[in-house]
Amino acid sequence: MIRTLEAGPFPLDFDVASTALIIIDMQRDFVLPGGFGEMLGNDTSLLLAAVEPIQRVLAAARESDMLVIHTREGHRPDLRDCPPAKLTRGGKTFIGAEGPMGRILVRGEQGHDIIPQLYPIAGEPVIDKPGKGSFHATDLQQILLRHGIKTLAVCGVTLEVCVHTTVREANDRGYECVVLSDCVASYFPEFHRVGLEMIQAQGGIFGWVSTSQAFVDALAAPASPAAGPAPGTDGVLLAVNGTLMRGLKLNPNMLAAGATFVREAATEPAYRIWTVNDDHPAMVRMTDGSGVKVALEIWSVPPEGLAGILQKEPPGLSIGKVKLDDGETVLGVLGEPALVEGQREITGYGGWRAYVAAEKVPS
Ligand code: TIU
Repeated sequence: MIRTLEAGPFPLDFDVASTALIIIDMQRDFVLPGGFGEMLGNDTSLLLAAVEPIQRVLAAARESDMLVIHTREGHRPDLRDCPPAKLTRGGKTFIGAEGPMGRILVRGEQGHDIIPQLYPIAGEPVIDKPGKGSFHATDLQQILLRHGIKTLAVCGVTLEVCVHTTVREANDRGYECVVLSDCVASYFPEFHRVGLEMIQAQGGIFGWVSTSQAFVDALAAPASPAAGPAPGTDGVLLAVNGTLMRGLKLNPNMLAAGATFVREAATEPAYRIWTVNDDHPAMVRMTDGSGVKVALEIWSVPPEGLAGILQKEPPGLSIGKVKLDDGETVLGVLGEPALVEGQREITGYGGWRAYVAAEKVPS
């Protein structure tokens, strides 16, 4: 269900199911005296202003069952993952030095951990990153793909360093990023102001800027299917079982066709699924009673968009009728039986998304 977030340079439509809240580096080493931030000569108290707004956003995201991801900047105790240029920047060595909260920016130390007010709860991934960006040398992208994430709501510190680097990395990877202005902070008030301007200038060159209040309000407002054709009216329901699904490689073809995600679903127990050269799956309807339920996504597609989706499909896949486990029959992508001859069957995984996640197949 689509919600609209008041934001600059224009409102951002998002779906809770394809949005993650990412909280960057709210570690003692940055926000408390005695850590990395203070050693660099900064007044850490400026960063504490972001804590309370982030707490409200975090509570609203958890209430909505939105994916919440935390990051921590830091290094192995032997510092082998810390480039010498980072270690000795400015002629002084802080990283790895003993401080009042343990060794600075070293994993496992008290100063490296997230402050108690924003501490992760069970099920929330924590990304340990050696750099400023959250994608560099981490598994963040795999996690986002696995969850079908399209939009990132971004909080944390500092705006101009780790938040900016992460937003730029994410923007280049195709994610829509909205930075919540009061949930980010900087040691330099002017960087806070200009850092936000940079994101939304030039028509939103890196993303959007909004506030904690607007985010909480958007989650509290009744959701509407307003951004796309209502299922069953203007749109045709299409069941997809492979790389057309959210966050996977042919999903842009769905979005280009004006399609909108409706729900996750499963077939009736009459189908099996193969991987065709690990490029895409082929789901085949069985007539010998050996079929099982296969995981799907149901999308609503404007009728005029269907041909474009089909034309860009790999050979051997077509659109036919698929019966769901709730008895409904919709259009869906099916593989020709000849296509799967000699290919690896992956029915045991229950679906393509579970297969590519388990086998780490690029998808
Ligand atoms: N120094 C500074 O502003 N930031 C960092 O070193 N790391 C993060 O921003 N997390």
